[in-house]
Order: sequence, then C-alpha cells, then structure tokens
Amino acid sequence: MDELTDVLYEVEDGLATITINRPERMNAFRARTVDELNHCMKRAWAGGDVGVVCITGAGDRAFCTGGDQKQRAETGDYGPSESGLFEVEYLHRLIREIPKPVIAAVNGYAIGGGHVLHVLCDLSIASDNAVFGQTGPRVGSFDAGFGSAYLARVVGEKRAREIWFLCRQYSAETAHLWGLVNQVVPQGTLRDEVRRWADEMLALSPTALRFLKQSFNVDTEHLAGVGQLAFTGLGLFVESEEANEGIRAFTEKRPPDFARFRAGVSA
Ligand code: S0N
Repeated sequence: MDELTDVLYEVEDGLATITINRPERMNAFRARTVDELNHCMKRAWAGGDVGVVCITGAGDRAFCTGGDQKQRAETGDYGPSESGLFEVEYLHRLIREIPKPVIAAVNGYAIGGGHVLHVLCDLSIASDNAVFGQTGPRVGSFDAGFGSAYLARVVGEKRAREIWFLCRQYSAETAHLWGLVNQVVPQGTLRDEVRRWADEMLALSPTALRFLKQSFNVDTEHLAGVGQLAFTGLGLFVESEEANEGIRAFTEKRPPDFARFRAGVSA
C-alpha cells in the first residue's frame, strides 16, 4: 500500500495507534478504509516495536459509524478495494488474531459496523460523550456473526437482542453498566487513559499476553464459521429491495417503511 488516505498510523513507545480519519463521514468506512485498517493491523502485528494496538476515530464526534452509507447509496457497494473484495470480515479476524492486546478508544459514536469493531477489541475505553448502538435492521444490513453472537457473550443474550432488535442508542454510562466497555473517562482525557492502560500491559510478558489472548479466543472461535455464513447471507440480502429501502430511507433522511416485506416469509 503506497499511501494512507483514510487511516492514520503512528507508533509511540510500544503503542500503535490506528485512527480512522474520515470525520466528514463520521469515520464511516468504505472498502479502501478497510484495506488500510487491515494493512495497519498487519504492520502492528509484525512490528517488534509494538506491544499494544489502539483503534480510534479522528475528531471528537465519532469512533466509527460503520459502513459508509452515502457511498453505498451512490455506487451500491463500498467502493473500490485493492483485491476487489470488501474485506471487513478479514478485519474482524485480524482484530481477534493479532497476538497483542487491542484497545478501542471510543471517542464518540460507535454505531453499526463501527460498534462491532469496538466489541471485537480486547478492551474498550470510552469518553463520556460516546454513544453505542446497532442500526442494521433500520438501514438494511446485519452482522449475524461475531457482531451479534460475540456481543451476546459480552453483555448477555437479553441485552444483545435488545441492542439489535430495537436499534437504540446507549450512553457511555449504560455501556459501562452493561460491561460493554471497561472504563469511561471525561472527554479530552481518553488518549492519556489509553496510554496508561497500554503502559501497564507493555510492562508485562508479551508471550504470556499472547497465550492469554489466544486462550480467550478459543471459546468463541467457532463463531468465525458462523460469520462466514452470515456474510454470505448479508451479501445476498444487501441486493434485495428490502435492504434498499433501508439505505434509501437513510439518505433521504426519513423513517424506512418495511411493512410490505413482512408477508410471505417462510417458517
Ligand atoms: C451516527 C448517527 C447516529 C449520528 O446522528 P446525528 O448526530 O444526528 O448526525 P447525522 O446528521 O446523522 O450525521 C452527520 C453526517 O454524517 C453522515 N454520516 C453519519 N453516519 C454515516 C455513515 N455510516 N455513512 C455515511 N455518512 C454518514 C450523515 O449522513 C451526515 O451527513 P450530512 O451532514 O451530509 O447529512 C447517524 O448519522 C447514523 O445513524 N448514521 C448511520 C449509521 C449506520 O447505519 N451505519 C451503517 C450500519 N451498517 C454497517 O455498518 C454494516 C456494513 C457492513 O459491515 C457490511 C459488511 C459486509 C457486507 C455488506 C455490509 C453492508 O451493510 O452492506
């Protein structure tokens, strides 16, 4: 990858910070953004100077608001990528598989596919203005893999179903109460707090941390297969008139009308 346009990458004293840098789109990702995130994750994986990775968003409004819905409305996809694939499922794999702790520094909206990214990180630290939620059933998408099943491991079945079935938004305080984030700090101190957590981990044995991360992952590894099935299903669903109603409604700034899609669903 010659140059980064959508993502910033910096390493300082053992901590690699990967910043989604599309504040004009609330740090929503397009295919190129995902390519760059994957590239940076691999750089951090390979870097002997990196012991901890932080993912965050540029500006003070959004961590990441998921797939770029304007791009999707314009071209019907998430735009060009290096391979021709939209590699967001691979990004999920990298966050789980990189053998170093990954911290989500949630500095604003963590919505849709952006919410899934923070859920998959090993630790989440949020500023007190952060807002959490899923929107898929409103905008014509879903994550029936890690984004729902692993979320249920984190917050429990009832709360995970509430998050996906109602598409509400939740405050940082509620996220903390539900165990969705490890800590909430005042806006403006997030970076310092992440530094503190990173320094504590950087003082520990990297090999022990690697084994521990892989050990935590084993219990939910079967969800990778579920995720593959889910993304195949999503690929078909996003082509449908039902999904298109969701995306059209978002760009037209109106509530979606899904009533006509209720009939005729087989058991
Ligand atoms: C974040 C929200 C709640 C903020 O609301 P608020 O504060 O009222 O601000 P807005 O005026 O709504 O937003 C400010 C400007 O930012 C733009 N914007 C916001 N989010 C996005 C976005 N995701 N993409 C593009 N632009 C975005 C607004 O349009 C607005 O621009 P202007 O000023 O020009 O009007 C609120 O904005 C919100 O709900 N955003 C949408 C969140 C969302 O639905 N995200 C997508 C959810 N789905 C996914 O992430 C799944 C994608 C995926 O992973 C996938 C994977 C594989 C295969 C297919 C898919 C697939 O889904 O197709």
